[in-house]
Amino acid sequence: MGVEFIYFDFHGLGVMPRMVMAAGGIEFTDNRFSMAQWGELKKTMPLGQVPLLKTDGLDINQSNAIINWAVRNGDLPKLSCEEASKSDMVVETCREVFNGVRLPAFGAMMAIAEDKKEERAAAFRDTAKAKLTEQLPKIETILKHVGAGKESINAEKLCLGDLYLLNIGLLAYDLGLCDSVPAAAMSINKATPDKNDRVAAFFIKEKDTKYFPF
Ligand SMILES: N[C@@H](CCC(=O)N[C@@H](CS)C(=O)NCC(=O)O)C(=O)O
Repeated sequence: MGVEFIYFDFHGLGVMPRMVMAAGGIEFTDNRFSMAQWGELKKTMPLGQVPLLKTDGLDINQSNAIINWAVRNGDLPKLSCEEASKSDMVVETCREVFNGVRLPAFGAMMAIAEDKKEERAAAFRDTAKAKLTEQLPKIETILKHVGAGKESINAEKLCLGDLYLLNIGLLAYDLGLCDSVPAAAMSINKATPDKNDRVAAFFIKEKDTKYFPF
C-alpha cells in the first residue's frame, strides 16, 4: 500500500511534510480537501487534526512526526554529526519563527467575531506580517552562527534546514515580505530549486498553492 498525506488545499502546516517527502523521493498520494469538507473529515481523524500521514503500519499525526518519518524514509544526503547539528539549529530557528508568526496571527483573528470574515482575514495577515518582520533577524543570526554557505547550510548536501529556509521564503513571499528576508536565506532560497530537480519540480507544482486560507 502507498503512503497517503491528508491536509487542506493550502500550505500551512502541510508544506514541510510535502516538501520533505518530495525532496527525499518519497511517492505519496496528496489528498487535499477544502475548509468546507473539514467538518465531516475531522470526525475520522485520530486527534481531530491534520496533517495526517497514512502509512502501511501506522497513521501518523503531528507535522513534526511526519517530517521526521519523511527524513528517515527518504534519501536526502547523509550528514556528519556536525552537519546534522547545523541543520538542526536552522530547523529549530525556522520553527520558532514560523510559530512566532502563525500563533499570534490566529490569536488576532480569533479575537474578532466569526461573521466578520474580511476583518478576521485582515487581522490575521497584518499580525502575520508584523510578526514575521520582527522574527526574521533570528534567521540571519543562526545562518551566521552555523557558517552557512551561499547556496546551502552544508556544502553540496541538501538538508532539512535548507528546506525549512525555503518554507520561510514561501511564507515571506505570501506576506509580501521577500525584501526583508536576510540575504543569506534568500540566496539559499534561490539556489536550491535550480540545483535539485525534485525541489524544483515541487516548487513548479505548488506555484498556485496559497500559504494560508485567508
Ligand atoms: N501540533 C499539530 C497541530 C495541528 C493543527 O493545529 N492542525 C490544524 C490545521 S493547521 C487543524 O487540524 N485545525 C482544525 C481543527 O483543529 O479543527 C501539528 O503540528 O500537526
